[in-house]
Amino acid sequence: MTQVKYMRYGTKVERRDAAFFKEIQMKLYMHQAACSLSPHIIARELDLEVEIVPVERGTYRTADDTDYLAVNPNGYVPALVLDDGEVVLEGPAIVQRLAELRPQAGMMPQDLRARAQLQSLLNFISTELHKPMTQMFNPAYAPVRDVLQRHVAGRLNWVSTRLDVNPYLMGEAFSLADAYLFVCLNWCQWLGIDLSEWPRLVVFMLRVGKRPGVQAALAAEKLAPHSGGVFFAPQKAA
Ligand SMILES: N[C@@H](CCC(=O)N[C@@H](CS)C(=O)NCC(=O)O)C(=O)O
Repeated sequence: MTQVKYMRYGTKVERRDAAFFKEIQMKLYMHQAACSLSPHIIARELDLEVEIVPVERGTYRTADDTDYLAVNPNGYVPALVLDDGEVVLEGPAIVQRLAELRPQAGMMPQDLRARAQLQSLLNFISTELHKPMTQMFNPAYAPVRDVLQRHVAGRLNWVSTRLDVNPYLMGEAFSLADAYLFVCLNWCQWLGIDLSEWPRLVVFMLRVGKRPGVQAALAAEKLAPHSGGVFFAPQKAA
């Protein structure tokens, strides 16, 4: 008899062949250096045991031999599958879910004002930086590339002011938003955005890149520092 299990997407439950789960533990589906690096960093910062599962672009096959479209029908990364089959999609939601798995680490603020600030920053990074930057990678957007670049530059002006006084976006402590910003800023190296126009963002990259949890995630994704440690790129094959 075929064994089946069920995956939970919020309140919706979907039936899946048990083979899908194999020996399930928490899994984070990712592409190297993509936005999935943000939850990867958070998992490492929180010392959570998460299996990092690469997804092949185009075929949607995963390194653990599942059809990624069965996990996220939209096909993009990241996706988090918890030990009990709960699926969490969308980077900003995933990092918050991870933070709540280790409440004692304090990365999900209990104070409602701080929580709103954090969610505001995550939303800002998602819509004002992440989205236009991924469009800049896409040749289909070449006709509006300059518009996108000007948009991103304007948003970098603003986010840089958040670091006028404090080392991190939320103040003294590293937050979920810092990991996300770090990942998006790392793409500047491939998008022709000269980050040196924002000296505070350069300092921010250096600061975040030195954190042990961040370094662990970068090493696991085989991303090596260059440009004095400001950026991280796939290691070249020897
Ligand atoms: N709204 C999604 C967007 C995720 C996204 O843009 N993922 C990119 C990598 S940064 C991706 O997987 N692109 C490949 C594709 O769309 O097939 C989120 O925030 O999680």
